[in-house]
Amino acid sequence: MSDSYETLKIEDRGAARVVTIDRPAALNALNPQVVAELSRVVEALEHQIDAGDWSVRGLILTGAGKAFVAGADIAAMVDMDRDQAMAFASQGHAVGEMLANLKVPTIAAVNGFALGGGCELALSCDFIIASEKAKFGQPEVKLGVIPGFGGTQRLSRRVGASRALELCITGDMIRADEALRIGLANRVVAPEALLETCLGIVEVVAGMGPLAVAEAKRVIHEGAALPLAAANQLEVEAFAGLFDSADQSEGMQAFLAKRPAVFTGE
Ligand code: CO8
Repeated sequence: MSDSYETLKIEDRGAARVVTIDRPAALNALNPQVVAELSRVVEALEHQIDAGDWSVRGLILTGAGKAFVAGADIAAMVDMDRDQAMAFASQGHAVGEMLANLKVPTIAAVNGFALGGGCELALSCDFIIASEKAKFGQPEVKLGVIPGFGGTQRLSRRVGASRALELCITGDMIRADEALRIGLANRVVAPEALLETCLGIVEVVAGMGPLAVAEAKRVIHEGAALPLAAANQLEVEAFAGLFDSADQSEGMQAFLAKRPAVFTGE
């Protein structure tokens, strides 16, 4: 599968699909090709799941070398005009939407610099697991621009408007421990434990009902944009809808019979 990607390495490990952005000489900066390939890899997984193949239960995104992603590629952006910038930012946002809509959890394994578009890519994932060496920031103001791949919105929704504003207008980089403290990262682990921790999370997810996991993700994301009463109604409908699934019956019967459940995603 990796053969068809020039900037990504793809590997299935257990129930995880591990996608490594692989342009270490440019600190994995996002140019239009990387963004297009990310879009293809997420779309391929989406199609696989829609065809009823639940063999992949989580997507892990990481970076080769010392960076996760050091931002959008400044060399690719320097001569862009307004229309090109609009197209590039829209292409980036489309990947963010696809990651949010994917029916399996997405995990950013942040191994190093996650700056600008790199921080935003991590924010598009459901969880951020950071190495102790990770550094996060939205340094776009230093370049005379602002985040264009969801940073102003996803960052403020994750850490609050005031903290997001501080990061976006000072351009300061923060370390992993600070990212954990403000709720940007879910966990901080030793560099050598980063991938194993993420694989472990996917293995835990792989023991759960796939439809239930997908619905929990969907309802939490969709509900975040709704007033509380409408969001609660979304939960009620999703909860009830799962009672049409074989997995609900299997999960509950297995519990009562004191045996492990065997979920099929049906
Ligand atoms: N774009 C292009 N090349 C980069 C980038 C980048 N964002 N970051 C690093 N590189 C390149 C460097 O130019 C250098 O190349 P070369 O070896 O050819 O000179 C190589 O990677 C290694 O980098 P450094 O020598 O600078 O490495 P250091 O360890 O000294 O410094 C830093 C690491 C601090 C990460 C530094 O490289 C840096 O500040 N990079 C830029 C960070 C930045 O400003 N990121 C934000 C970019 S703007 C953005 O992301 C906007 C997103 C909105 C649109 C997204 C649509 C998808």
